[in-house]
Amino acid sequence: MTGWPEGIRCTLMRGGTSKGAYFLAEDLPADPADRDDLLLRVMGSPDPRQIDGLGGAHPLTSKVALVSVSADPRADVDYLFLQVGVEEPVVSDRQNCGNLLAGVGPFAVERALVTAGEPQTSVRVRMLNTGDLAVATFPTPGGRIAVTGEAGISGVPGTAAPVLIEFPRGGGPLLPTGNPRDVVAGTEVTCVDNGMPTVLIPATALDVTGHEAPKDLEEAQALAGRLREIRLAAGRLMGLGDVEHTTVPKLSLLAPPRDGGAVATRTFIPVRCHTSIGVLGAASVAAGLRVRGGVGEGIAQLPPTGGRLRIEHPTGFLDVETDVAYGADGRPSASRTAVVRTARKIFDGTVFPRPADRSFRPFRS
Ligand code: NQM
Repeated sequence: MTGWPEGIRCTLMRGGTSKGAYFLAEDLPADPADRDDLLLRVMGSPDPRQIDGLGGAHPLTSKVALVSVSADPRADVDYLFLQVGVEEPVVSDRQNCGNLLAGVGPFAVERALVTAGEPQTSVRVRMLNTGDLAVATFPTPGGRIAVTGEAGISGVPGTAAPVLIEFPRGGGPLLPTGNPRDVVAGTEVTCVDNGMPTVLIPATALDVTGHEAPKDLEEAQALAGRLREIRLAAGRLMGLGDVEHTTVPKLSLLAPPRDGGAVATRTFIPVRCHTSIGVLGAASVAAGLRVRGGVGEGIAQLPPTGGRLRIEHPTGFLDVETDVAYGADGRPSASRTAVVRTARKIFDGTVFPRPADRSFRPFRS
């Protein structure tokens, strides 16, 4: 089982602004430890260049989606997202990924888990990482997945067929600490979770503008130290426990918009600075900006009523439709959230994992 000389069927896809290896769950070992060990070898981790595997030497290109027919009557397919460490032998199921989610519907059609409709197909997805549901709708003229289209998303050259992703009203608390603002490691933040646990931080509180290039922010040693401190403390406050070895919560620095959007962001995922922003990360930022008394007040420019918010990021913007309503208990919750992404099959074939190296066991977070 460990050698896999015959290889494993794999589809490499771009999902939104990320890229990952998509598998049928049944093609991988059922035991999570064996599965993770195999995925490290498939992606070429741990190695900063991932030279011996499919990974692209960045967290945004070191991702895996496992898809299977769902036993849940509310869903057509189950999607498990796994973040594969680049330099660390770590595979984590602690976070979801809304970008790879964009490829799940087309993958499910390609692999005959779902029958394509005409002229479009909606696939109901249960996201196993969080238990949340999503619906992905994409054009399938003549029952075939459309490859070309007019949808452009920031961070991806050209245009392609749109994938509309809709998340129903969130089940969990929008404010995991119960507060619109907390002081964490001496800094005022808003801890929010509209699909991705995220800590909103005014950029100026960390002595940056929030408009810097990701590379410059990554190279700032003092900033890295402050972010780490905030993240460890916020993680505990958000009920996530010790987050030292996990990829959540994310940290989004907020700054006034520069290009007609609602806010400018620089997001840490959690060590590397995102070249754009995650889908669910942006959904959490958008909802967090609508929380009364949150740290976005005085920074963000919001339209007077609900609807679409344009989240600016280093390579453009991501439009998120969401609204926040307050219940009788005074607690805010997010309404339906929707985004448009694109996805593309890059190759479909057989991947041959690096032979097993029994000198280390993967660390699961
Ligand atoms: O927030 C990066 C990405 C993501 C996750 C990350 C994502 C999301 O851009 O839904 O898509 O935050 O690690 O793929």
